[in-house]
Amino acid sequence: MNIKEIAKHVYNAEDSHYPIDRITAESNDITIDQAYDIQEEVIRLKENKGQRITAYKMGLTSRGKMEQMGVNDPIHGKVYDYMEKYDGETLTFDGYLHPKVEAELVFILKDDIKGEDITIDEVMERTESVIPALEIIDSRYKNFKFTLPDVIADNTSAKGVVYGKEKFIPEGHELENISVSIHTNGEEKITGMSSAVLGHPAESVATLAKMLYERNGSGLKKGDVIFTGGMTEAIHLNKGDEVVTKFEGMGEVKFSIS
Ligand code: OOG
Ligand code: MG
Repeated sequence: MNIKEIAKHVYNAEDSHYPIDRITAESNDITIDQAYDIQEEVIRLKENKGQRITAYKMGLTSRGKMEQMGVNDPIHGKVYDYMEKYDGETLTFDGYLHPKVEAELVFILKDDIKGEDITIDEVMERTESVIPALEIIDSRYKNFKFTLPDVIADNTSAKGVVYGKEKFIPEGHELENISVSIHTNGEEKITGMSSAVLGHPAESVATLAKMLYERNGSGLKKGDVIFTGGMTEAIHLNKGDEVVTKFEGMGEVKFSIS
């Protein structure tokens, strides 16, 4: 197995929008650690192209997501500048293979977080603000089917994000008690609760800190932005869809894809 070759293969699939077979179909001995090595090599390729990391993302943090994908462990990846859109924008379907949308809470830190045993309270104390947001995932693998090493190597299916207009200070919001609903073309597709994300979305930030620490002794920094993971299973998108997601007490996040 050649990490650089696999990374280039996955990178090209994203860059030129074509679906590929799972990398584990050929190299079924890829470990989780090697999968993150591949992800980091993909990051280097993107950086060489001038693409800039703007946020972390956690994935597979809720039961709904784990069951939908048949994968049971949280994973992390990166969001880039070219992926970022804002409430009310129109996205172009042509750049996507088989997109799905997820409702997530985004945390912005006002202090560093490092270590293996971070508590929810510690995350909350170090959180400057929270933004309701959407993630648009688009696996590079055929039929959106993968195992854990595949999806880690593929930067956890990252492809797009849509930030809500408003930031909220954490005080006064029970962040584990935000209900959401995703609507496409006026029809409610799914509802869920923020507690579905590891009991509390702050736990997702703590888990990310732990995973970074265990991988290479690193941690999160003041100013870091973290997508905490979809609260429900993801909803398939079709060309022409108008999407409205309601976050109780935090307003709506909308986009269309044409
Ligand atoms: C992997 C990415 C999952 C989330 O929020 O759970 C993810 C996938 O389902 O393709 O971003
Ligand atoms: Mg996500």
